[in-house]
Amino acid sequence: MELAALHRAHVEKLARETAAALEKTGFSAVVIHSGTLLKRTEADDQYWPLRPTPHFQHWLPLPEPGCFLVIAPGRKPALHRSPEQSFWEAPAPLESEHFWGSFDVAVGKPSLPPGRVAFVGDDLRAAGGLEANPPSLVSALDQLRVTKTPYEIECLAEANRRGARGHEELRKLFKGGDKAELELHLAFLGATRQDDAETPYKNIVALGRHAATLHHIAYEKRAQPAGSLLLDAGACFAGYCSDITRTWVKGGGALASAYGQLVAGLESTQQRLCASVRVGMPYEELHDQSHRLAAGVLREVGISRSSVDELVSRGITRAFYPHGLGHSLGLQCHDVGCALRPPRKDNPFLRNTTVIAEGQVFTIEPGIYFIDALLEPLRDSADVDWKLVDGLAAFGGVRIEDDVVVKADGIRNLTREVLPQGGGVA
Ligand SMILES: [Mn+2]
Repeated sequence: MELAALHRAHVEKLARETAAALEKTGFSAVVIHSGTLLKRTEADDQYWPLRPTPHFQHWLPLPEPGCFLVIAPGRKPALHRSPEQSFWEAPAPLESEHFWGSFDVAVGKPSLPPGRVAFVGDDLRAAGGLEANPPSLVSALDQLRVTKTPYEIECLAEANRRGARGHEELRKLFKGGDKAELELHLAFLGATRQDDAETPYKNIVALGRHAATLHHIAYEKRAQPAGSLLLDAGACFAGYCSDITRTWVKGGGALASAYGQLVAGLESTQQRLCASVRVGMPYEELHDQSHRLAAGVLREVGISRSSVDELVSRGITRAFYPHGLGHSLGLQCHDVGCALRPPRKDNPFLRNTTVIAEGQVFTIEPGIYFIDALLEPLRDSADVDWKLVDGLAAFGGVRIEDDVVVKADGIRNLTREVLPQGGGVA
């Protein structure tokens, strides 16, 4: 189906569900604000590019400040654009015009529908006396973002196609010779046709031991020899994000080959986890499974000879793999609505604690790293090959991440359909 038709069906469903959320929470209508440009500092007159509020983008991908969207049950959604025109700047041209048909468009402030009207938005100065961001309504609207419509899945698939071009380009550049992280970052922006501020999150480009910094965004500006590249970077389409990580290895020697084995082990772990996704399974159970599989990889590579049970119960896998298995994905890279309850105490960074349901989109991203601060307390353990660990530390770590859609009988892997390999020899 065409994007415009998919979007029309998306807005119809969203309108029905929003009407139900309004009724449940005692409101007659909601006004959703697109956002206001934020100053870079109060001392200056420069502004950051707009990131429209996700609640607004759930309806339409219009990156324009000062817009009001009025949603009143039984009425066509009304979009009111700001009359303010600046002759200093002009908005970026729209990438796609597929969404206009679903809205009555006007210029200027909206006249309010009768009854109890809520305001949803970041800039409370725009609320004009309305009840701003009532928690019951905001959390009901967040729940509408947990499962994705066919329109949203198509946008997420396009975001993956865009991101894949950058990943493929950087694999080739890394293979071709010594590069600077900054140079790789800029090449990713070029290959995906994005400016830095448009990416879903700051590209993580880590060569060699920098991969041990989970969010390495302080790029080295000089070319450096490195045996590994960890690239965690995505792209946006119509407000929807892709979030993709690949890890590549090059060069010879015993350590490079042990590290290659680690990458291969994590790749098969990641694929097994993707194949285990089932409707009705708590996501945290999948996270627990990922620790048992990671323990198996530590054993295969020779990092430890302890049993899988011991490696998990003594917290050793948590020192090598400290983050959560993944998170909900959508208009926000870490999307809302999937962490209504906190994770167990031993999974402090897990961002998804829902029961897996059809139509959810989330990441599957196990990792194994050599992070000094986390390994230091284990240095007394005789059952870890510290000589091997210290050698592998030059490669930083491994992470492999795909974006998957839950289907009735398994998953659709949006990332693998355009980027078949999770990592390995570049
Ligand atoms: Mn992620």
